[in-house]
Amino acid sequence: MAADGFQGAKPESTIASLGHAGHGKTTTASALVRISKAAGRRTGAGEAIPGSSIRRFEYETPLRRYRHLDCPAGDVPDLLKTQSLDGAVLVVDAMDSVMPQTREHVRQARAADVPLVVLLNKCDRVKDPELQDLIETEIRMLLNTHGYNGDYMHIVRGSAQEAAHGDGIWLGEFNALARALDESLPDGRPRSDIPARARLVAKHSGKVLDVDGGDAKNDDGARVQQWDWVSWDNQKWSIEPVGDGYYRLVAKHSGKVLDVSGGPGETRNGARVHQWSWVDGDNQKWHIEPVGDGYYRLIAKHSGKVLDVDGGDAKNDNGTIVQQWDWVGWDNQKWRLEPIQDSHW
Ligand SMILES: Nc1nc2c(ncn2[C@@H]2O[C@H](COP(=O)(O)OP(=O)(O)OP(=O)(O)O)[C@@H](O)[C@H]2O)c(=O)[nH]1
Ligand SMILES: [Mg+2]
Repeated sequence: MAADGFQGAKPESTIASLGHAGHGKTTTASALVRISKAAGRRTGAGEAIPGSSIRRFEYETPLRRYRHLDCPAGDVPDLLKTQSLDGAVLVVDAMDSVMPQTREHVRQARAADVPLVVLLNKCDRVKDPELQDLIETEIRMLLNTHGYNGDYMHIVRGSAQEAAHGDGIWLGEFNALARALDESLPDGRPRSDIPARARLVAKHSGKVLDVDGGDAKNDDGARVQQWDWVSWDNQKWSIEPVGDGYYRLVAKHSGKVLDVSGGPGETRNGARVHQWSWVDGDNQKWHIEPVGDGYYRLIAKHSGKVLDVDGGDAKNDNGTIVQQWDWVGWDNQKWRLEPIQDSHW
């Protein structure tokens, strides 16, 4: 049994610190090591990886073991290309805010599909909460621009310097950062918040995701629309993990999956969503991300666009088609996943 009383193996995750030179990446890794050590958990501080500028820090939270890779800002692009990461901490100095390497690292992290949590660092120097709010807004905009779910991601305010070397008053913020990491990284286990079988209810209309033509329609290409819930099998979906945090949605009546028409190269707004045989395409894989109030957005892997009911958030007629569109945060892009119990499946 581990010192913290956790029984069984913890998932191991490899993460890195990203961010502009001097914003506090290395100090952040040291601070995470310090809180792990303070809790009596295993640590390893800053072993150099031969032949590179990368150093490896190791620590544990109650839930996971982390290998944390750290290198100078200029070598982060190379690290993102060569290491397989489960996540990363983006460190942003509250005095400087977003800088060129911040942008560059976010762009590359997105391209490599790396989940992020953000540390707004050096808050011991920038104490004014309104100034911190302003910088937080700038960071969320940057994340949104690059296709992250910026409005809902963790941005923890803290001081790596104080947490790593100070007298302890800033340790709470680093415990919050560790918790944010624990929550934000995929761990290969099914997510408890995603039901295995569900109907998908659009927030703006209360209608459900439905395959046109009723429950005998099992052709490839049958369109997907919104419709009143009538509890037919063409409105029931099984939500199955397909790796790397993605899911496929399989219609019960046909065994076909929710698919963006036009194939994995189709990234246009307005491309229709239909049912198709499973061919393991990126246009058939969806990230399911919480957007607050129990709703989710579904992001197509190939395009980064979301599942959207045509016509905006006032369009509540039966038969309105469903398409992919840029995330704009309207209610016609938010879905509730209502579990269907076995007895009603
Ligand atoms: N006041 C204050 N200083 C900090 C904080 N975090 C880091 N620093 C200082 O900022 C400087 C840079 O920190 P590093 O952790 O080396 O920055 P880095 O991002 O690793 O920089 P590169 O490796 O060069 O890209 C050091 O002098 C740190 O002591 C903080 O929270 N508050
Ligand atoms: Mg450094």
